[in-house]
Amino acid sequence: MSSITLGEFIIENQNDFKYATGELSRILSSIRLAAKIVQREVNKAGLAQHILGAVGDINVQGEEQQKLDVYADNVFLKALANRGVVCGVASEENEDYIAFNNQEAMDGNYVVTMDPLDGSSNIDVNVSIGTIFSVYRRISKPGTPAQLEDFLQPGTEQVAAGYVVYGSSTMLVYTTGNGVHGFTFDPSIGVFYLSHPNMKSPQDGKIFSMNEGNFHHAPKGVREYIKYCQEIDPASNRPLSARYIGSLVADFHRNLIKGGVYIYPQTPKSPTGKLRLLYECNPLAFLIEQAGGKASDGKNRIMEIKPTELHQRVPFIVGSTKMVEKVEEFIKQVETPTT
Ligand code: AHM
Ligand code: MG
Repeated sequence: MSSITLGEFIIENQNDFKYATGELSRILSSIRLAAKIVQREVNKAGLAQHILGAVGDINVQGEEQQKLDVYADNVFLKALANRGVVCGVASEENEDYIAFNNQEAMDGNYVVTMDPLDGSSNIDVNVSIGTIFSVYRRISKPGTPAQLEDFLQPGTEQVAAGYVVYGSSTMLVYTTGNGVHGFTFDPSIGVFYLSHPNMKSPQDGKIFSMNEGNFHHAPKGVREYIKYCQEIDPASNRPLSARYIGSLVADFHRNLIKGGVYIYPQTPKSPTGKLRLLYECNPLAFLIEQAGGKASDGKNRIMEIKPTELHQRVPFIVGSTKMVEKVEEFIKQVETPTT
């Protein structure tokens, strides 16, 4: 691991950012701070339940304990509201977007969309979870409260995106459109160090990640692709490997490093897919494209979809370029009638 810290890296690279230097650095610094606070809480989640009392209980300070996802939401909101750069935040935790109403924040040029704690079903069972975020330049006039239109921008308009994975170690991975860089947290001194400079998605891979409980409910093209993955690959003389954590950030992170494809298709229960365009798909699409991979809804590039509502869901296929293209090919094949 290099000795370059995230703070140093942000400052050294702020000239790559085409807008005012310093603004993006302040946003990333607030995300770094919030990530440290959340990782501390995530790491004592098991302890907290047994020693400090379960969720819903009153803790030793006399405060009611919050669910971790609500806690994370509050931490990120507070960190972002206090820098005078971000005028509003749309979060998976809240029905509507939050427009900060202090003048300093209203003067800010950016909005953030985020999933403060993704992988909620894994929170209580000691399995990796994550935070995902995107940064956009506002469309509405600076000095006024953030508007809905600021958040409903296509992913191509993102100026930065990233995630934090709270796993066997905590990592923060981000892009500002100049490659993808990963930092690992050293908890003994509370610092993120550059550990994965210029991350590249392998063009092909041997891992497919889908909740196969949905197999019979997925569209035919996706089912055919999964069957294809289960066949013997002549190159390795074995089928591809199924790996599914059920935490998008962790599944994405593994596939980014090792090569693979993650699929969450439309199902009868989730007719337009389960994952949210603004909070989950667009940020990961920006990252994977910056790493040389691909993100699709089966037909269209994720980042070109024009959002119509905050909590919009889309089918999501993301990862190594050749694998994503193969899924698209299967989808196209079943839709093209053969004569
Ligand atoms: P969440 O935002 O409520 O945590 O849901 C998103 C999660 C992803 O992290 C994960 O990939 C997916 O939902 C798992 O869903 P399922 O249990 O249907 O496979
Ligand atoms: Mg989520």
